[in-house]
Amino acid sequence: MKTFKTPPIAGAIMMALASTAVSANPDTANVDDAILSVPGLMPSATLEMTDNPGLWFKDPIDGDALVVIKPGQAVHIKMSEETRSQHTITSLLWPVGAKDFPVDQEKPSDASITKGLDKPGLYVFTCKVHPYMFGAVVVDDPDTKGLDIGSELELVTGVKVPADSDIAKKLLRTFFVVTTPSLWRDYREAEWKVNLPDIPLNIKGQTISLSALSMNMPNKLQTPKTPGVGEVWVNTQFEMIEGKKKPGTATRIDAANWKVVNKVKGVKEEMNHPHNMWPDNTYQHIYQTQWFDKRLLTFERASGKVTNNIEVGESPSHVMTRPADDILYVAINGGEHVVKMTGGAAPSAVKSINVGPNSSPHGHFITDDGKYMVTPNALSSSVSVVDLDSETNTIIPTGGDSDCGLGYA
Ligand SMILES: [Cu+2]
Repeated sequence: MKTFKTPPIAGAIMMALASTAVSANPDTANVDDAILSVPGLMPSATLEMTDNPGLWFKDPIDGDALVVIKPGQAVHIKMSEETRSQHTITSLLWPVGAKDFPVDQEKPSDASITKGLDKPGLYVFTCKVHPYMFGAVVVDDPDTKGLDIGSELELVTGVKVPADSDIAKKLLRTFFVVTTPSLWRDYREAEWKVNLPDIPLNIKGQTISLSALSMNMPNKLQTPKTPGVGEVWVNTQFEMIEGKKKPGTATRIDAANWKVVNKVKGVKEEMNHPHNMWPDNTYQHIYQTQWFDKRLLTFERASGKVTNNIEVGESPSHVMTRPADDILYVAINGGEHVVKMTGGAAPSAVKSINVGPNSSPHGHFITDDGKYMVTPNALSSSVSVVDLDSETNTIIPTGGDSDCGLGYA
């Protein structure tokens, strides 16, 4: 896995700052697959969406999640061969007053965008379905000292914050930590050290070094004093395994001593961001959703042997059984429905239950009497209550920000 390390980041940014003419690649200016794009606009930088932890938006030139352009230049944000799921390209924060902002794609798709950016400052993008995906563009005015972050930043929540505020600085540090796996917290170490490179930033006219946002924190991880009962299965969603291109494993923990017992690695099946698991009534099989993919994986709990790996729909997020009959329900987070399936070693689809337009159901739950299923709908600020006998549903608006509302039942 390519991760960005301190020197390359600094090098790439300084190179971009020093460059007077960033070459445009005509291949990346294909307007056929572009929405929100101006025909003929030639991008000066590209961010490709991938399945690589931390580098979900990746500059194909240096592998970083941040690109630097000049005012008036354009960025191309595109899907790539390196992702198996559909995404949205959506603004998370941008300089207050930026023209034609925020950018948002209503539904997940394979569509790319080419966007011209005039106002100097920091622009962060995310995906509404997988909201930990971050990529950034800095529009840097070459006549000012340091990399332009801006004076005031607008967040997708509607809040505006001064770029020199604590919250803005925390967001900046969070961006660098999230997009740099080598900076992620590792509890095997005594201390969590976030050492950021010495890159001059221009924040509200003041020059400060990115390294000023470095921090240290002790790692205190304590084993629970009380033993648990049975097993805990964890979706180790970003774990990279030798011989496997996509991230993710399933990890079994013995609750009696809180120790890892084993891992189901899904090497041949290419588990990809496994997100949620559920067992059948007899605990023989475990079903697992592959969130950055289209598949539901089934494996034997005792042996870890994979018995099935079937396509169910775009970005399946959660899976749960109906207690009485062990029927499976899989939320299709990249779509508008829940797939009903037979259980066992080799689940197969019975039907698709629509839960509402542009709903993007995420973490559903089924009542213990098996009568109802509730789906929190990530993109439509609502929950759907499905009567599982009649398979009819009632949509209840919940309010909140429909752009980024993620619900977990
Ligand atoms: Cu996504």
